[in-house]
Amino acid sequence: MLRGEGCIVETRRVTDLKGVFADDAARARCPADRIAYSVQMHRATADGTTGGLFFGVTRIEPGTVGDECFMTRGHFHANADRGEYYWGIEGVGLLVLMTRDRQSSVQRVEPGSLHYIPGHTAHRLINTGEQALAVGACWPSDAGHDYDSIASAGFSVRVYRRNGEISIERVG
Ligand code: PAN
Ligand code: ZN
Repeated sequence: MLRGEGCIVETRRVTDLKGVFADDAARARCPADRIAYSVQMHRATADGTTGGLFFGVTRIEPGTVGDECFMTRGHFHANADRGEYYWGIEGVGLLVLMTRDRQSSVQRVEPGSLHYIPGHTAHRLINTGEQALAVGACWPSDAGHDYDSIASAGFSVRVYRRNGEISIERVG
């Protein structure tokens, strides 16, 4: 939980995440008030300002859509060469990284784990655990977010929980 002047919270409900999960019909059946994740953040300067930093904590709830674990939408940065740090605070999950040519890699996120996301690399967090996954982030204030590339082609990895087992599946 972040406290301090200027902290804001953005909430994403499962019903907001159209097209994100493989089984969109299952997503549409989720209760309208079911929260998938929220981002508390502090933006010390105007969005798009060169030289500043933004800071946030993403909290992804436990759960699945069909069998697919709750996750963030994921994005490239609009200013594509901008990097970012993530670090695990609470809970367990996965960070999926993907280059423009769809080469993906997966890192385990747990309390204390540190993850450097280079520029030109899409990033998505996935909660594979049974409690909330909280992850800190720090990124340049001129990074911006490119969600459209992900909306059209998706990530090349999906993560499912079936009978308590986590399954990481390549989807091309
Ligand atoms: C993070 C993400 C946050 C939510 O602050 O924005 O985890 O994920 P989506 O933006 O993909 O919905 C970050 O990577 N900022 O750049
Ligand atoms: Zn980012």
